[in-house]
Amino acid sequence: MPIEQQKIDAHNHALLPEHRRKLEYITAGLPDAGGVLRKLIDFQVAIPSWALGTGGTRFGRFSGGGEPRSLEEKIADIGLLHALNRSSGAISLHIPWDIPTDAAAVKALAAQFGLRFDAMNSNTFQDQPGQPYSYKYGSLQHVRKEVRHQAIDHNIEVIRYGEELGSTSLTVWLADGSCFPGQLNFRQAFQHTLEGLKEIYAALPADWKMFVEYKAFEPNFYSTTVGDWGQSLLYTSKLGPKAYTLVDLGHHLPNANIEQIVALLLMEGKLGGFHFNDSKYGDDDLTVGSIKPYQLFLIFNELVEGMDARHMDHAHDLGWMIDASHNVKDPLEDLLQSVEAILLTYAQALLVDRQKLVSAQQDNDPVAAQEVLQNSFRTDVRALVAEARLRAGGALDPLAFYRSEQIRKRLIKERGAGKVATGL
Ligand SMILES: [Mn+2]
Repeated sequence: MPIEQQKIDAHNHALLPEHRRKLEYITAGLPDAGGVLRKLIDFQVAIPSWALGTGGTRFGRFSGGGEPRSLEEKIADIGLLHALNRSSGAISLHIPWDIPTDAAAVKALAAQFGLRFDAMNSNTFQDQPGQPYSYKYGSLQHVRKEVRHQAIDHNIEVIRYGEELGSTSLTVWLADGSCFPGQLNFRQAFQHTLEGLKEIYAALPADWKMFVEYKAFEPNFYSTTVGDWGQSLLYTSKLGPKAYTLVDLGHHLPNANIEQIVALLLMEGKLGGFHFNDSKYGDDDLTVGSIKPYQLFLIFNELVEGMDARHMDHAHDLGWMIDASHNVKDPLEDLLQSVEAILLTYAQALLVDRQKLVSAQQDNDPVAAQEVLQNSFRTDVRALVAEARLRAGGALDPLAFYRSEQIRKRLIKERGAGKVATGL
C-alpha cells in the first residue's frame, strides 16, 4: 500500500512545534548532535519476511487479518514500514517460504521501496512437501549421509537464490540436537555438522558471509548441536574468515551475560550478525526493548565500543535484523515499536562518555562507571531519533501515523481477513 509523502508531511507539520521544543532541550547538552544524527540516519534494521504475519505458539495462532499473501506483498509491507521510519531498509528472506519466481522483478520491486536484500535464511528444521528425507532427527548432524546431503544441497540452493537478489550473506540456523540422553553421539554430531558447513562454506561467493546462529534449547530439549556462542565460535573458527557467529538475543540460557559475549566475539572479529527480540523466560520473541531495556542498552554499549575499537562501520559491518514473533499485536505496529526501541538504545549507547568510563575503570571506581552508563540510559533521546527520521523523510510519530491512517483496516480490505502469511 503506497503512502503518500504529502500525508507524512502534513503529519509532521502538525507535530513540529512540540518536536522542536524537545529537540532543542536534548541537543543543547550534546557535544556532537550532528554526528549522532548522521549515525542514526545511516542505521538500518532488516525485517524478516516471516515477521509480517501474526505469529503463533503450539497453542494457536490468531490472525489479525490483512496479512501478506505473497513475497511481493511482504516486500510492500516492509516498504510501508520503511516509508514511515526510514530505518527498515532491508528484507531478510526465508527459503522455502519466499522462493522468488522472477528474481529480477522481485529485486526491482524491492528497489522501488528503497529496500535491499539482507541475509538469506535456510530451513532444515521442517520437512517440506515432496522432500525425500525427514529432518525429524536432525539435518547436518544426521546419522544418515543422504539426509546430510539433502540439507547441504538446500543451503547451496538458498545461496543461489540470494545471489540472484543481490544478498551477500547466508544465515544457517540448525535445530539439530537431541531430546534425550544417549540419543546422540555429541562428537559425531559435531563432526557431521562441521563437514556439512564446510561444504556449504565452499559454495559461498567470494564476497559472501556465512552466519552460524546458536540456540540453547528448543525444539530439542536435551542437547543442541550449535547450543551456545562457544560452539558457534568453534565452527566459525574452523570454517574460515567468511564464517561468523550470529547472536540472537533470545537464544541464551536465562541470565546469560550477552553483553560480555558480544564484546568477546567482536574482539575476535567473529561477530557477524545480530537478531533482536526480547524475552522474559526463554526464546519468547517479544518486542525489542519491551522487557529488559537496560540489558539491551548494555549490549549496545559493548557493540558501539567494540566496533569503534576495530574501526568498524556501525551501519554496514554487522548484519542487524529483527527476529521476533507477534502473537497478540499487529505485526506492523510491533515492528515499528521494535525498530524504534533499537534506534533509541543505539542513540543512548552513542551518548556514553567513553573517556569518563575508561577513567572510572582505571580508577577501580564502580560507582563512577555506573553513573556514566546510567546517565546515558536515563537520557530521553526520543526527539533525537525522531529528528533523524524527519531528516530522512519519515514520519515524526510512525505509530500514530499508522493508526490515524487506519492502515491495518485498509490492508484487511485489500487482502482479506482470513489469509495467513507463510512463516512460523
Ligand atoms: Mn534468530
